[in-house]
Amino acid sequence: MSVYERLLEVAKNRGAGYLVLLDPDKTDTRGLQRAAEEAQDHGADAILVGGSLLLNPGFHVAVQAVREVARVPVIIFPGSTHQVCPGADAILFLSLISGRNPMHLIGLQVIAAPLIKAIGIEAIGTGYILVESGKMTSAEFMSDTRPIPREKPDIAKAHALAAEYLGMKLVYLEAGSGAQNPVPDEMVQAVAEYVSIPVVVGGGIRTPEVAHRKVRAGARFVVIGNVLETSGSRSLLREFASAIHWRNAVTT
Ligand code: 1GP
Repeated sequence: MSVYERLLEVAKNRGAGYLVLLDPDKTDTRGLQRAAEEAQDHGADAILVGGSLLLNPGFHVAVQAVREVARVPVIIFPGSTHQVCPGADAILFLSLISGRNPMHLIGLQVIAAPLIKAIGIEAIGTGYILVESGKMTSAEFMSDTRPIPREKPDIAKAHALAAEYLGMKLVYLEAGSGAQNPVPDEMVQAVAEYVSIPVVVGGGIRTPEVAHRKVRAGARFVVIGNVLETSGSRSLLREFASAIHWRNAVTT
C-alpha cells in the first residue's frame, strides 16, 4: 500500500488524519526522535519533516533519525529542493499554485523530480495554497508570492479545483507556520465541498478545538507544528488526536 493510500485509509477510518510537523531547526537529532516517538505514541498518523527555511545543514540526517524511530510514515514537507533526500517514505510534491512565481509553480519541481525518482521515495502531488493569515509568513516571504485573501473563498475554490483537474492528489490550505490566524472554517468548508481531492489544513492551529473545527468544516488532514514545539505536552498531543479523530470519538 502506498503512503497516500495509507493516509486515505486513516482519514476514512478516523474521520481525519493527524499530521505532526517537525522542524529540524528547532531541536537536535535526539530531540527530533523523541518528538516523533511521542507524537506517534499519542495518535499522530504521520510525521512531516521540513520547513520554509532551514538554518542548519544536515536535513537528511534529521529525516533518517526520525525514520529510525517512526512506525508511522515519515513524509518530507519541503521548503526547497535541498530538502529532497533519502530516508523518508514519501515527499509532498508541492506546487505553490496560489502564487504566480514560475520557480515555485514548476521550476523547482523539474529540478526535484529526477532526484526523487533516483532516491526512490513516493511523490504525492499536492496543490499548495497560501492563505492570508494576518501577518507575513516565512512561506510567503521565501516564495515571493501573495497569499489568497482570507475572505475570498471563491478564489481558493477555483485554485483547488484547478489542482484537482491537473491531477494533484491533495490540496493544502496553508496559513503558514506560526500564523496569527489559521485558514478560516468558511474557506475550508467551501473548498472541501467543491473538490473531490482531500483537503489538508495547517498553519496557526494552536488548540484542539480549532483543529476539530477544521475537520468538521471538511479537512481530511490537519497539520500541527509550532504549538507542540512550544508547549508540547503529551496531554496536548492526545487532545489534538481526539479532536482530529472525531470518528473514533463517535464510535467508541
Ligand atoms: C506549517 O501548516 C504547517 O507549514 C503547520 O503550522 O507550525 O503553525 O502548526 P504550525
